Amino acid sequence: GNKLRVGLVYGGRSGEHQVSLQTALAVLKAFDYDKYEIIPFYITPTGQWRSGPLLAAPPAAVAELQFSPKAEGGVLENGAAPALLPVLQGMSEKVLAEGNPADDGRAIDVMLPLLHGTFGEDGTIQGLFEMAGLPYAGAGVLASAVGMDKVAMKTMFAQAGLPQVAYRHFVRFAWKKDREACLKNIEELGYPCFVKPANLGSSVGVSKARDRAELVAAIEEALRYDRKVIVEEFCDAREIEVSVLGNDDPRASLPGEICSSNEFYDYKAKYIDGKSVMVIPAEIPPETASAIREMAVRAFLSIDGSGLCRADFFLRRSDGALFINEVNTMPGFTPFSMYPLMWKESGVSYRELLDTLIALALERHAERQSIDYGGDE
Ligand code: G1L
Repeated sequence: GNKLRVGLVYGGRSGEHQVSLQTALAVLKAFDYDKYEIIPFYITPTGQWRSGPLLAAPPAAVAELQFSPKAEGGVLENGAAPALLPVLQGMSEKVLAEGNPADDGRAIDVMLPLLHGTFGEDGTIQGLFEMAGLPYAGAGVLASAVGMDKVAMKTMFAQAGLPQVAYRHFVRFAWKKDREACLKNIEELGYPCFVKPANLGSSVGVSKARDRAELVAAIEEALRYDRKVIVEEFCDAREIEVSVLGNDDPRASLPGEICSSNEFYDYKAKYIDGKSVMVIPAEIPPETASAIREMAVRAFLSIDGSGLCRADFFLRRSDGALFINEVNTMPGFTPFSMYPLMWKESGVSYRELLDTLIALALERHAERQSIDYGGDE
């Protein structure tokens, strides 16, 4: 047909497997099926790929997205493990075996990776799509990898002149070799301080340290999750976030605030997510909002972003100073997550967001196609 064929990849080997499934379902419910048809790829918790039938209408529940190897065949055999490159490049296994290109195996036009963590957010799946020559939504290889590593990200922010709280970082080897030197260096930050694994897969391994004993315990804990650890100065601040959307000339949404549950009573526009409350737009002075939006765009450009990111800031309570905390190239993405909600309050619906991300993926791919890589073709 003439519909755009979207490959949706979800599940995956990470703690966010369920989140990814729920996100995939929400995305599948929001698509305009007059414009798109979807080929689902489910990655099981053990890392097996299973392809599903071509979807021309949304499924009713996540159970319908977790293909078992026994199910009936679609464009690809349901539940089958696809030979990745051929499938991504538009040749079904059947077609390959018979050496006979059929319409069945029509290429995927664009991939939408809904994956979090070590195998999906760190540039690896983006690299797979690059190798297959396929357009894909969201950040590229470099921005995904940089966005996954707090130390690399902070280096980029510093280079771009973005203000940040003071921090120190070290690897397991340095800690084992000279713990005293590490501690001395970190304690220049003062107490309390925050200890985090450098990889941003999730919030595991993050703790606050109020003294040396807690610091040592926090470091040992963080080193369970990564070989690289970052320690940040404490900052008594409000947490403000902004959604960024675009490629070379990205736009920033209205800012939103994440409040802990004990400080939200007097707010009007709020969404509740577990223990925290999202206040959108954030109740901050207009000058602060503009400064944050401008910094969010600079942060996106500093990591060579594309498609989208959510930029997170600290607004210091004592003096109103702003610091960038981090950017997330794969932010929460259900219709009730901060990223889509900030766009909604800025006049961009969830469906429009999907349309834009897909258009941006195609635009970026077309630009890359036009670059001379020095090959023979
Ligand atoms: F591809 C997009 F659109 F850029 C994209 C990809 C992934 C947007 C948001 C996400 N987020 C996630 O995949 C998730 C980590 C929230 C799901 Cl587990």
